[in-house]
Amino acid sequence: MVDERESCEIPVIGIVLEQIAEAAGYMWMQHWAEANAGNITLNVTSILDSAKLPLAARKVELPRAYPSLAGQLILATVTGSRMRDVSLDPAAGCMLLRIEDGGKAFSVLAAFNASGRPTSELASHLLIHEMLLETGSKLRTVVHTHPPELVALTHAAETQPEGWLNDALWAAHAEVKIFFPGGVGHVPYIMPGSEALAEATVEALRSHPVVVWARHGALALGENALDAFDALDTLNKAADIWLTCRAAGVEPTHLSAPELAELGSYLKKLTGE
Ligand code: 2HA
Ligand code: ZN
Repeated sequence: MVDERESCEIPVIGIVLEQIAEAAGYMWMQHWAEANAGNITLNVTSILDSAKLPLAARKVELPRAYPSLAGQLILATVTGSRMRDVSLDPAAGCMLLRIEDGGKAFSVLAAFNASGRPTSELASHLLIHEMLLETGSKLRTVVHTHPPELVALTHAAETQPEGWLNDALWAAHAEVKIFFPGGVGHVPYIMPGSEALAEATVEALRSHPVVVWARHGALALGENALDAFDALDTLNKAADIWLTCRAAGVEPTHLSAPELAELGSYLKKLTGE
């Protein structure tokens, strides 16, 4: 493992690594990150000066091109890394990629862990970062993890009509309608790590800040890793409340349409937007 932390503008990237470590620790403690589950990427192009970066150690061809990502710097967790380990030593659990050749390859920069491979969900992460740039979004962070209650709710949703998952999340916990007035995206089960999963995910993220992957996990966007964690934490709390009601033999009640509408405009009222 090449570890050239000193040469990699540590003061700036250090804050980002601290946030990754904090979020990774929470995910592990919440039981969302069994073994190597979960992955985090950030587009760090605007916070790193590429002229000061260490030389690329090696270049890897990508199975498809991401033209809008050409020249961008992506910090990614290393495939196989444990979130509990990332929380203790984020530099060892992360690698820095520069997208090369018009988006057809990436260089591994000689910083942090340069000997590993990036996350197994790289297809989704790169396609999402490309969409965020193309749409002018200010969000630069993608977090994927396996929150069990949210995943359990996707099992329940299998036999229900479209829209049921969001109705259940809104009904269970008023906070969800406040922070997710348009709900979350719901992607059916698709092979983990696949291009097909990446494409379905990006479609859902065009209109939602979070997607739930049926029988697998969830993925959230954020300005930083902690924002993305908070989004998932709120949603998983709602799923937990829904399941707790059911386990206690209580049918979760529904907020009325006027109550939901009032909650949906709560943040707008607070922020004046
Ligand atoms: O990082 O969570 O979806 C391992 C996974 C794959
Ligand atoms: Zn996963």
